[in-house]
Amino acid sequence: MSIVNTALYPLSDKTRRAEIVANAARQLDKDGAAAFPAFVTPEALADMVAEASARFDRAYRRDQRLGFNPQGPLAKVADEALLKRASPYSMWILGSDLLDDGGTLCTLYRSPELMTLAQEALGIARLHVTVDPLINVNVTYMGEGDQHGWHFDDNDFVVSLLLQAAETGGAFEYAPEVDTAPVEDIHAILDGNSSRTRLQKVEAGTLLLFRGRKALHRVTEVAGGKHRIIALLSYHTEPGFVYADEVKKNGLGRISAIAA
Ligand SMILES: O=C(O)CCC(=O)C(=O)O
Ligand SMILES: [Fe+2]
Repeated sequence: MSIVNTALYPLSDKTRRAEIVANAARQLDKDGAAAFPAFVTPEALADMVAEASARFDRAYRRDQRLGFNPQGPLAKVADEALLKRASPYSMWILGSDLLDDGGTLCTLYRSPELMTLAQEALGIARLHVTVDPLINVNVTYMGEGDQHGWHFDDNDFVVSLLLQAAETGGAFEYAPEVDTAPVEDIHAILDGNSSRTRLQKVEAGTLLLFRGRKALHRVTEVAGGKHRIIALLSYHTEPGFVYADEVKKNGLGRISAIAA
């Protein structure tokens, strides 16, 4: 059974594949993001939701107020007033050690089909899976009132797959190419008062490639009874990548794997 929806994404057909890659590269160039709606089959999506939900009781609860992690030229010009600005990070996170290594989600993560697509669309010679036992595939859940505040990522890019959308809210909002923006523009974005921001349409099953180090982004507050569930897939340009203990402690509340 194929995990990727080959009717929409016939990646083994050379011509169609080149079109899909070119289209994604264009979107990334223009917006810093490329979306692949209905990237996985409904059956694969249902498997992934089941795999993640089975371990939900072991998820780490994150409830913090954090700064926006300025990058690039912005990090040099940010003044005290800007650096003081923080927003809520409230969500549940599953470490990759809790996911079934032979399951559908981890199989997709390691699949040459997906890795080659991401590689070509992002214009990277070779991507490698992260070998960190805690952070390679992670699943984030957000319930009523949860949100993921404004920030830049430390990673150049992220690959995400929305497993389940919230009833209301839980929207992905971002302002591309603002690592070079003036300080006033950043204040305006954080105030919710900027024409530089946009909403990315993402539905369950949408794969998103996103340049998070150049874009200020957030997930808006979730409402309603349904969790927003998203898988975040980490790849690196060098083999053997492991995250710093501090990153693990902050994101997962622990630095070593939980015995199954
Ligand atoms: O949940 C999302 O859509 C984005 C998450 C995110 O920005 C991050 O983990 O850095
Ligand atoms: Fe992010």
